[in-house]
Amino acid sequence: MVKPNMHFLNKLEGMSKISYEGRQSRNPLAFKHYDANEVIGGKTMKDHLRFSVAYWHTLTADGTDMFGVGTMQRPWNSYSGMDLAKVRLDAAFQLFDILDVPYFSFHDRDIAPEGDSLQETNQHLDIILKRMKEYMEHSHVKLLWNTANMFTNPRFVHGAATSCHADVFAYAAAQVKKGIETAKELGAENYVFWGGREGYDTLLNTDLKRELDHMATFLHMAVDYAKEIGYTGQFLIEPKPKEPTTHQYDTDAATTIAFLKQYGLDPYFKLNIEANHATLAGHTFEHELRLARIHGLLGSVDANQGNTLLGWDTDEFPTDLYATTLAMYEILQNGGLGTGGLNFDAKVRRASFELEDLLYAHIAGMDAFAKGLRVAHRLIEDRVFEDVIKHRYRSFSEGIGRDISEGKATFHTLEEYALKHPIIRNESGREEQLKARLNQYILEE
Ligand code: XUL
Ligand code: CO
Repeated sequence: MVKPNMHFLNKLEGMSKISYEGRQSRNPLAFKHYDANEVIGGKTMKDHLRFSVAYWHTLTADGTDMFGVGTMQRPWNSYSGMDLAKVRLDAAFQLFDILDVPYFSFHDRDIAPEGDSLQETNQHLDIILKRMKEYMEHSHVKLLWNTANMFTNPRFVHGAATSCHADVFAYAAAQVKKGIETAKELGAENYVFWGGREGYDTLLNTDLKRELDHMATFLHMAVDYAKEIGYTGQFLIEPKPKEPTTHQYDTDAATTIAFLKQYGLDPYFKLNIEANHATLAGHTFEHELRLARIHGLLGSVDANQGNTLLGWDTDEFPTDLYATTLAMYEILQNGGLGTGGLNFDAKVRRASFELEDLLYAHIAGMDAFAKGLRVAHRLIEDRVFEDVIKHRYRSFSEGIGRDISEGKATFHTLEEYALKHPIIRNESGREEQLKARLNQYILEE
């Protein structure tokens, strides 16, 4: 077993796991709502929420933005190359332990640096994966999902599976092949495809049909390879409308579902819905979750939030209780996330550069979702919205409405009915009353 280099996080050394102290607690390093072992609706909070730490934001990112260099004060800042990768790994598992999260997630390039060749890059990965596997066995922290970074290296300037250059398609295939092998080796519960640079900036140089066909071919190859090597985790695809390309192909849940169905991929994929991607697409988080859910394709969640004043992917830690409540409402109605989880694809602000901020941020996110879970559970138990919705559509349970629902009506029978019933009485949708109800539950629960 690799010995954890505890001194690298010596600022936090000796710190025990963050524990639940209840809503009256003023301790910033305690949970106020997330009580891992509390049972809600027959399941512990830990099993409902399945929290995951995202390696790239929490361990790898240094706070660089368009206008300035990194700001993050990290104990591993003085290291580089493979030494840095090893130290980060030690720190990662120490952090997972303090936060007591059951899962983590990573891109291949988060955990180990690229080498001068694909062979060397894979050797770097193998060294880290071996240590990671030992840590996982020792700590019982599991891999929610891994994925391939096919957007940072300049070779992906025109995309990966949708690049205009066949050599790039081949390289991307080799990278995902290794990714699926990694998922199998580490027992990843899911494998994620986020379209990185799969999209276009201008149609003037783009063969749209060919690029979509290539993307589907690529995903079918991935499905075939997983079957070949016996990887049985869930494949997930993560919608996002724009950034980095002007138009990302997996724009939103509806577009992604249509793509999967068009190319016969829907039996093999579910969706990984990200809150900030939903809002970038002009949808609410709950809309995207609902749409995936009603198609039986809700797989996992990238838990974060955007900034309504900014038009890009700010990936803030989720603290908006309306959003977490309505998200948990969809997740509970879905019967949970199955092999998925709530992955904090979220970063501390560039000005929150101290190590402790990583803890405060995760505590804030975990508490916000725990509160959302409590409220959503109560809303469902009391059938607050379900009864309203049932009542609202009651005209389809009898008479002409039932004929419509059961597919027995035709334009002829409906015309006959409409002629006989000239007076139509609509009822209020009661939106404001329902919002007040939601407020009441959030405040009381
Ligand atoms: C990018 C994004 C990615 C994916 C994984 O916006 O969300 O980090 O979650 O590649
Ligand atoms: Co994401």
